[in-house]
Amino acid sequence: MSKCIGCGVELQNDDPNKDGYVDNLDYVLCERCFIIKNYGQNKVVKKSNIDYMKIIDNIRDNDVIVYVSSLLTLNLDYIDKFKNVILVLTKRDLLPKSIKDGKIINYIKKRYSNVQDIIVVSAYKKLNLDQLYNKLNAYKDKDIYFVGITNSGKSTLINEMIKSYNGYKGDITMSNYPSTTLGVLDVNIGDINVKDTPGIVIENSIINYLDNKNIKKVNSKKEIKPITMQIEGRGAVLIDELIRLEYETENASMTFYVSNNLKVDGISMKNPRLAEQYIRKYVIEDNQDLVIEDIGFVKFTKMTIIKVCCNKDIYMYVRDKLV
Ligand SMILES: Nc1nc2c(ncn2[C@@H]2O[C@H](COP(=O)(O)OP(=O)(O)OP(=O)(O)O)[C@@H](O)[C@H]2O)c(=O)[nH]1
Ligand SMILES: [Mg+2]
Repeated sequence: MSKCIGCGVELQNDDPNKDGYVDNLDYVLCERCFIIKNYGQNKVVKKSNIDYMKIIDNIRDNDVIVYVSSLLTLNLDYIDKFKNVILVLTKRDLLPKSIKDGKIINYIKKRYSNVQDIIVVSAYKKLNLDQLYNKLNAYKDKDIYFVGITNSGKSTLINEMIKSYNGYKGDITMSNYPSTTLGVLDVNIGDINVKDTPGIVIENSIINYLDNKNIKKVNSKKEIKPITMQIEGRGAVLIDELIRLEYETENASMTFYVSNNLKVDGISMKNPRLAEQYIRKYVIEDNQDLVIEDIGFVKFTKMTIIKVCCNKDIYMYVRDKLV
């Protein structure tokens, strides 16, 4: 059975509604990759996270793990599945330059003992790709797996490295949508061999509920301009009609690190937008962030009680402050 050169799925021409469909088995790109590449549209995939987790579970202890995480939300929920990882923090271009990489590196080193190395990169800016390539060169004779949450930027990073060091002649598919890569793609980059894998899906991330227009908005292509709000009385903030944050403490101070395409607006508590939706309540300390998966994070500099409302029960959590 041959595989799609874009997403690694096994090609089939039995069922147009299943992944990997092609009209003609001589084609090398599945119909879905063809649509993404040529029309920028997505065809929703039918596989479940269970299939992706099986791939991850098959990785052996002596394989090399490159765990790719986007700096936008820095989701490391699954990193403990691996004994030893090279952690690649990508999309560095999104965070303001004033934030020091060293601070982020120390933050992670303190918290994750299975992280053997940390490399901060940006595929967009070709930042530190040499450092990553040189690091991986030491493992030429091993299987090197690129793993991580869907949309973290694995395929884009591999593609950029192929451009810089030559290699794979296929045409890896990258997109704004979750679950772009569907199978394991064996790819050579210069002298090394890596495996691109399907990203782990966070089932209740907001990205799974957004339409194409909003998916484009949340996937920022530009450096984020943080928005700070110093608030005296009680009130609410709307993140682009997607999320409502109500603060129940007088004198809140919060800084939003989200795509510049998302409007962040203060509104009166009386404004009912999104108020009666799924609600979560948090007490956030003065040194903590609220992370909203695939959207970004909010930094708090005073203890604040907040209610977060959205029209779905979306994935978010509180962490020690990153910056
Ligand atoms: N700003 C920024 N965006 C990036 C960067 N790398 C990737 N992206 C964007 O992130 C989104 C996801 O990229 P992919 O490379 O398809 O992500 P993936 O991890 O392979 O996703 P799956 O195949 O679903 O697991 C796309 O919209 C990319 O354009 C980067 O360095 N900077
Ligand atoms: Mg991919």
